[in-house]
Amino acid sequence: MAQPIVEPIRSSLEPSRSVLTSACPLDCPDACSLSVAVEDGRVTKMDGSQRNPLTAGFICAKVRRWPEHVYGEARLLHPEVRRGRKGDGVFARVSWDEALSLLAEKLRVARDRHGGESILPFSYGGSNGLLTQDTTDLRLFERLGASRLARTVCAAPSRSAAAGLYGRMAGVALNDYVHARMIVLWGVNPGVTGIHLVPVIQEAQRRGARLAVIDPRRTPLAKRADLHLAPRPGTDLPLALAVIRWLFEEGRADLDFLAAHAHGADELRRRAAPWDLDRAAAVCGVPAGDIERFARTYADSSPAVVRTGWGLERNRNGGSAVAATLALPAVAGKFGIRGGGYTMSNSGVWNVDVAGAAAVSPAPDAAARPPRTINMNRLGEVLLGLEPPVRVLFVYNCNPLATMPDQERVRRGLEREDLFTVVFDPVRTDTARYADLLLPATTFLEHHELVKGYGALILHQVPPVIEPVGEARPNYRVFADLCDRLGLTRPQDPQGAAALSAALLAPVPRQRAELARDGIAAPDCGVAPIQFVDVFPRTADQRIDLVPEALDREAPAGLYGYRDLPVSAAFPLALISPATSRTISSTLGELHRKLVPVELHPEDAARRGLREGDAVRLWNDRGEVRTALRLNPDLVPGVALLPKGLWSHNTRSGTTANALVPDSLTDLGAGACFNDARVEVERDGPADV
Ligand SMILES: Nc1nc2c(c(=O)[nH]1)N[C@H]1C(S)=C(S)[C@@H](COP(=O)(O)OP(=O)(O)OC[C@H]3O[C@@H](n4cnc5c(=O)[nH]c(N)nc54)[C@H](O)[C@@H]3O)O[C@H]1N2
Ligand SMILES: Nc1nc2c(c(=O)[nH]1)N[C@H]1C(S)=C(S)[C@@H](COP(=O)(O)OP(=O)(O)OC[C@H]3O[C@@H](n4cnc5c(=O)[nH]c(N)nc54)[C@H](O)[C@@H]3O)O[C@H]1N2
Ligand SMILES: [Mo]
Repeated sequence: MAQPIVEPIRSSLEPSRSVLTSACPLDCPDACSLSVAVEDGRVTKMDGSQRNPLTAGFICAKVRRWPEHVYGEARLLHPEVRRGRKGDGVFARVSWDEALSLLAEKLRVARDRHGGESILPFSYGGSNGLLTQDTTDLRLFERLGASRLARTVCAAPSRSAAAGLYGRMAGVALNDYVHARMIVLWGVNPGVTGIHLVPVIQEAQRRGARLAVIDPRRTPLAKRADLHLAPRPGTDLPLALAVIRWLFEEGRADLDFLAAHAHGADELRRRAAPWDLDRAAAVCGVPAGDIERFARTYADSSPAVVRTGWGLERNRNGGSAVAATLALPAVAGKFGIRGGGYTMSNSGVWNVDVAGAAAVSPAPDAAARPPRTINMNRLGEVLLGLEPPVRVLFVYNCNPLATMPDQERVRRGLEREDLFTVVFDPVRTDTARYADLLLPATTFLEHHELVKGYGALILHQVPPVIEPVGEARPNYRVFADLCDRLGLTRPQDPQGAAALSAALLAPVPRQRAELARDGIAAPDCGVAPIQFVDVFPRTADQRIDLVPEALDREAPAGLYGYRDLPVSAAFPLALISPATSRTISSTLGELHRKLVPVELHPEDAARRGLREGDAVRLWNDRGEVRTALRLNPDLVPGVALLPKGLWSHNTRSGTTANALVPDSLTDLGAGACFNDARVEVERDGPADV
């Protein structure tokens, strides 16, 4: 193993242990700095450190259990080939050399006989740093001419909206929320999904800040809020437009700011005009008086900050809904002061050179036809119906059977006998059971990584703290080996973690020097920029574009055009699948084997004659899930909840929420419409939980 770049710090409590520095790359805004205790080459304990000020020395309970993930029963220790039927999970051990020869041969034959597009790389990489996604993997697949993947399962609508309006300007730093007089949590649940914001919010509240939460559930933070608006899932767009309309109508819009810094204010005002409080109230299910109180409090408070999450994007109106919430601070004139403005995702602030590290051409050759692009949200349909067909599916940094929409069609696609599926993962996931070839990957404790925050404005350089477990190998090595075996390596290609890091960081020498010196670096805008003081929209003229033409063309009903929600007499309940504190997406799900109940409001349960603990079946015309029932008075009536990230072992049917989720796409960014699932629930045998 390479020597850790950061000197081990001796813990004062247990001098026999090495306490090493790391950082968490999992798909969370916080990008925590970690202290990892290592004894005799094994990780024994992980906790937060002080390096990232947002981490403040503590981490979430799930990552404290990471050592169980690293050394657990589900860990893949060596390559394996399928011996049973697809889905049975019966495999036999092979050597890396055999595995890579077989795989290289499959890739070569697919390309030579059917063209590179018959190969589909399938990765999302939300829980990967910069070294294990889009480096040597991108090199391999681009040089094979493989189908390209549109990574749209998360944040695509939000990113489209943020890019269109603000050119992905850096957001308000999470630590700066302490300065706000009003904090709006819109479709975001930081008590679960980014816990380090919670103490900052509580401190702001102690100093007198108002808290508003917009969420169809009464989350723990909603219970401590001054205002909780509980819209029906998918109705944030009319809600935000009603607030915008109110601001204009009541003379609370900041016309001077809009004139100086924005385009499209009049057009936005026109598009919001139909949404008076009563009409919005009827669609959203939020009392008109509450919408008005929210609008007035927001107008009156400064600094006021809006934290937009991802709960509002996961429906057919999601892109326009995010755009409308991002327009609020512009209309109300909330920028230009510490603690005022908005935070979406900060992933756009790192100007690293991905194409350079991958050694692929950044701009496609205009003369050559680029390979086709496949939307990951349509995986089931793609595997079952796309022509010419996908013949090799290469899954890594992703667990699609658990996480993509339309699970039953994904499953049937994975069952295709003429499909060769390779799954490269640290653990035996649900998807892995359908693999023809399994390859064991290292976790972030076992390889080099560059971890970037998408909430915290911080970049970490993290060396491995232990040797790879079993025969696991890092992504950057395996994909480089495949390039070699296929004759695709070129002499100038950056190889290995150090060269890949250097290539990635070539455009940002300051960050490169900071990382070499301190192991952490801040972006050019600093760790706590003030919007419209330190950072400005990264649009062509540094102005906000409230109605960008490209978005207006893309959205089927035009930007800010509301499309009625799916209604079905047969399936009247809206199913939402928010994150839990047990897993991050499906990662760590192998450690949680209990039955996970579906949650209903007591009124919805009573109407169906159902009681707490009953065995129930929830279904629609795509699939079914059989599990237990839990009553949850904190849900709005008409909503069912089955969390995100479940594995097949968490329900009686082996299916999860995604078996009920359509593969329809959002208005902007072609994202997933998880919360457009509509379901019915009935009793399924005797009560037994
Ligand atoms: N512990 C943990 N942390 C995570 C994750 C995880 O799985 N577990 N996932 C990570 C990832 S990949 C992401 S993208 C982020 C997501 O971070 P968040 O956006 O905070 O998480 P979600 O649970 O998807 O949704 C947030 C809230 O939106 C609400 N919601 C659902 N539908 C609607 C709606 O139509 N309108 C509004 N206003 N609210 C709605 C849900 O009830 C939920 O409380 O979290 C990251 N952090
Ligand atoms: N119903 C429903 N479904 C959802 C959501 C929802 O709200 N509702 N949310 C969606 C969201 S927000 C997201 S972001 C997606 C995420 O969906 P996925 O991208 O599938 O994320 P994970 O489930 O975390 O799977 C990541 C996999 O990569 C593996 N991995 C980690 N590091 C490495 C590495 O270095 N090398 C290799 N080869 N493998 C590695 C992990 O072990 C894990 O199995 O899920 C989506 N699914
Ligand atoms: Mo996500």
